[in-house]
Amino acid sequence: MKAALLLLAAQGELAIDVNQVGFAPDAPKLAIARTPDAAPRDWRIEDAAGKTMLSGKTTPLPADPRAGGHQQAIDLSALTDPGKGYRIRIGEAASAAFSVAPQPYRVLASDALAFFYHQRAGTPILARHAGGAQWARPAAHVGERVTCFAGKDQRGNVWPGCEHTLDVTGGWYDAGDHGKYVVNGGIATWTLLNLHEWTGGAAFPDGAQSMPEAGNRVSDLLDEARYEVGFLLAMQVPRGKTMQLPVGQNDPAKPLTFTAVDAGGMAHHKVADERWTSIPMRPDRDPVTRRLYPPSTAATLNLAAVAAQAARIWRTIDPAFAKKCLDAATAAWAAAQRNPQLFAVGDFTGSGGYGDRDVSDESFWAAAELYATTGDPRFAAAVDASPHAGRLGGEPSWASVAALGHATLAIGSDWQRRDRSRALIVEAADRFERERRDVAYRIPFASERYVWGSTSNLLSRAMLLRMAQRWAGEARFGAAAGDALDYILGRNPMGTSYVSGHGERALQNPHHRFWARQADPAYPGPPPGALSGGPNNSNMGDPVAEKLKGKCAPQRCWVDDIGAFTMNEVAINWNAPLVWVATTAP
Ligand code: 9MR
Repeated sequence: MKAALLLLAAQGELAIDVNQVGFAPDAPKLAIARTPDAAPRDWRIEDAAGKTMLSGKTTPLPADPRAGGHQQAIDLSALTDPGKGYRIRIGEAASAAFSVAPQPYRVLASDALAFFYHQRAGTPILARHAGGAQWARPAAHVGERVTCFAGKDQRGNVWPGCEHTLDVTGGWYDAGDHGKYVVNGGIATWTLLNLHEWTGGAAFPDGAQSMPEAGNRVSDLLDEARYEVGFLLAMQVPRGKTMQLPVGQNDPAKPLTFTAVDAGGMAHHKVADERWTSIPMRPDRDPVTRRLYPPSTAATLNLAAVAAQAARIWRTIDPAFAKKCLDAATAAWAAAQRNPQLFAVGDFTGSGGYGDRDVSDESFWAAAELYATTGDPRFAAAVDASPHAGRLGGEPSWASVAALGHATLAIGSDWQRRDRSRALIVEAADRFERERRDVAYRIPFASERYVWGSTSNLLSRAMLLRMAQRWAGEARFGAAAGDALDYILGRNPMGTSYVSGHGERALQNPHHRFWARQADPAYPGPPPGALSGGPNNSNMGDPVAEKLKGKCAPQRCWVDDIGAFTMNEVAINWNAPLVWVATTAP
């Protein structure tokens, strides 16, 4: 019944889905036709002047419940002549235009990194760096000196608050909201810093980006990442502070009890508005009081991991900053050892939860970073004793970060642990690559469960695939990473590029408080380079998604609508793997 409905919804369509940015001349090139039935069709590719470049017949594909409807493959790998404005045609139907060019994703990579500049808090966003006056805005949340939330949360738990006030100015807004979260800031920053390490410092050299720090002789990638590292450091509870916290409680449904603990060195989980602000909302107009929310073990380990990573990267560039980072990292590690079970269980309105009941992977990650930076056998022992030492745990996401630790060990100088982590990443890449063989749209992700931010899961897999390709030397890994990017840029059954400004039919209306043109024409649309969270059939909790419930195939549970916060938000932890994958694309 359900399958029949989905087929009905897809009936009668004739469309051609292709990466709308384009391909390197020697890249494998696949497009997918959505057809009303399974009969093969004649296709041709025309250049911008209408000249036929290539033609052939589509190859019908087995029915794929992830996509719904009928799919047929078009292999255009033989199109190698550089050019712009190519289109695939089947009868009257035409694909979006695409190009064939060397290094086709350079602008994409740069725009994807610029997303982080746009998300900066505490500083004016200047027209000259923002790509246009419409995206400029006054500084917001300046001089952000905040204290802890005190009083009742949504479940009636009464939080005692704290005595301290912290200046947490700066950092990036998380997403479409103006919260700043240590957990999510952690993985996003790590990903940018890892790109620096992975490329041997070659990505985004000084002056590559338009940004305030360009010209300071430091990589622009590092400059952007440092903007968040500074914020993460500022979220640390000062030494010697005692706080009343819900020790050992991980069930938000139960009433919480509070115990006095030495919270020095812990990181506050987030700083955010006390209630949700409306849309649109330019951040400098935010009328709501902002608070620090209780420290958590997960946030503390995120801080330990990223500050340790930063310490080794800045060691030669800015030794004083590196020392500050290492001091913060070791203090955070010690605090997490003292307080291994402080979960983010408070139910506060106005911000996302980012709650995680299992912090063993965060602990592994932090130990791996501290070990890579210091070589201290104490951290090697913590790495080896972890249940995550011998397993990868799938592609990384904000709640599942063991792979980040392995990615760091895999480029470290300790060859034993390096080889073990490389083997785990190659093994996962092998699994991902094989999954694409079951999927009509050929992506290395065969699950029918599309989660909140599914585009980022796919790109995180692409990141691991690229790593595996370097170590295992197998072209199929790189090809599968390319397939992931092709899907993101338009080869998907929505026929949409999920990255704003990249593709003729690209994301227009993200869930964002400032890029809110759909809600108010006085506000701008998204700047180029912002990635939508993408299809989500596992939490259809926004008003737009609710209407789609039970009616969409997994890859079609998506609407380009500002109200669709479970499907169409943007976020730092999603854009970061886009930067990584676009930058390392051949
Ligand atoms: O990315 C997060 C997703 O994994 C969770 O399921 C979801 C609900 O808790 O929250 C997502 O993160 C949001 C955060 O809570 C608040 N800022 C926007 C984030 C992206 O939607």
